[in-house]
Parts: sequence; structure tokens; C-alpha cells
Amino acid sequence: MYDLYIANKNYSSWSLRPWVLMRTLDIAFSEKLTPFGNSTEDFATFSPTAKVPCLVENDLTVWDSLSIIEYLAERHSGVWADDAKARAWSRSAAAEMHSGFQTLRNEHPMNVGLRIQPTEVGEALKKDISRIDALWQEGLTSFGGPFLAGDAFTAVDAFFCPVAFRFQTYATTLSPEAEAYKDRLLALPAMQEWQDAALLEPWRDGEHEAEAKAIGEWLADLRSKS
Ligand SMILES: N[C@@H](CCC(=O)N[C@@H](CS)C(=O)NCC(=O)O)C(=O)O
Repeated sequence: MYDLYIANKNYSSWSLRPWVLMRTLDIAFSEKLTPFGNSTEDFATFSPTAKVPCLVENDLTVWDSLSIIEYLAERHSGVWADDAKARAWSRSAAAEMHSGFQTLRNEHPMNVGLRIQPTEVGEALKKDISRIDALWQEGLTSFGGPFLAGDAFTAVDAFFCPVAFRFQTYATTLSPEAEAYKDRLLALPAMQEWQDAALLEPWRDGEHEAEAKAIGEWLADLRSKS
């Protein structure tokens, strides 16, 4: 049995990747959630980088969302597409997401429960959004959809699940194809489960909240008040 260490579902975009993949592929795990804000030392008790996500299986610790997903791919079918071309494309797109889109990460952080009207969307952010839109259209067109690498949800979709929450929060304008794909990700049972849990979380992390306040007008805060 795996232990998957994650942080708040409302904020932790990196945690969502392996979580949504494991849930959707029915890979059993025990969730270990440590909220932000206690101290990073908490994360250091289970993670060598003091960051989440982190996967533990017996005496083996695997850290970083990309290596967790590759570890799972060695042990479970369906993590990446069966078709070699779709698999190569998926790894390229996932790698691009893993190491890029810094402006999107910084300026439109994941905050599942908020709906925000951004004060401004600068050129660098527009460039990140339009590249993601183009990537999504390319995957859907090349491999036939409804997911990026074909008819099944795989790791490349998991890499973009946090982006779907970001686009929902900031009502990002997308092409019709990308909009439909975003809605498809948001409607997945695992994404609904993550969102429902995020909305019920009682914790508010000062740094994440201040970051969200600076972005623009809060149109709605759907998180539980208690
Ligand atoms: N590249 C890492 C990034 C992990 C990461 O930055 N995680 C954030 C949470 S979403 C974290 O643990 N932050 C705590 C900190 O930086 O102290 C991955 O893919 O797992």
C-alpha cells in the first residue's frame, strides 16, 4: 500500500497530479495530508525536499510529482498511453508543464475555492495561456480525444488538472476546444472529490491568501466558513 503525502487540496497544485491519477486509475493509497502553515519542518519529517507530494512505499520514498508518476508507470498499466507516438507527445507536454509556465504559476496560483476577476492579464501570462490552449488542441486533434493522448485519462491529463482549476478560478478565456477539455477535467469524479474536500478545508494559509488578494477582485469564496 502506498502512502501519498500531500498538502491542502485548496492550494497544492503539485499534490493534485499524482492524487488525481491514482484515484482515476484506481491505484489504492492512503492519503496523508499536512496543511501548509505549521512549518516546513513538518514536511521535512516525510519528504527529503520538505515539499509535497511525496510517495512512500515501505522503506522507499519517491519525491517530486514527475518521478512519482514515473514510478507508478513502472508498476501499473494505463499511466501513459499505449501508443508510442501518443506516449512521446504526452511526456513532452508533461515535461513542458513540469518545468515551464512560470508566469501562470506565479500570477494565477491554484486556489480551488475562489473565483477571481484579475486586475490585469499581462503579455507573459497571455503567452502561457495561449501555449497551453494550443497544446491541448494539438493533443485532442492528434490522438482523437476526449483526453489529451486519446480515449483514456493518463498522466499527461493529470499534469494539466491543476491548470483546469486555475482556469476555473480566473474565468480564463480559451478556445472552444480547450474550454470543453477543461470542463471535462473538472467533471471527472476524482476532480469533483478533490474540489469538494478543498471547499470543506478549515485552514487558511496567510501567504496563499495574500497572494490571491493581490490578483484582483474576489467574485466568490466558495469555501466553508466554519
Ligand atoms: N517539483 C516539485 C514541486 C513541489 C512543490 O513545490 N510543492 C509545494 C506544494 S504545492 C511545496 O511543498 N511547498 C512547500 C515549500 O516550498 O516549503 C514536484 O513536482 O513535486
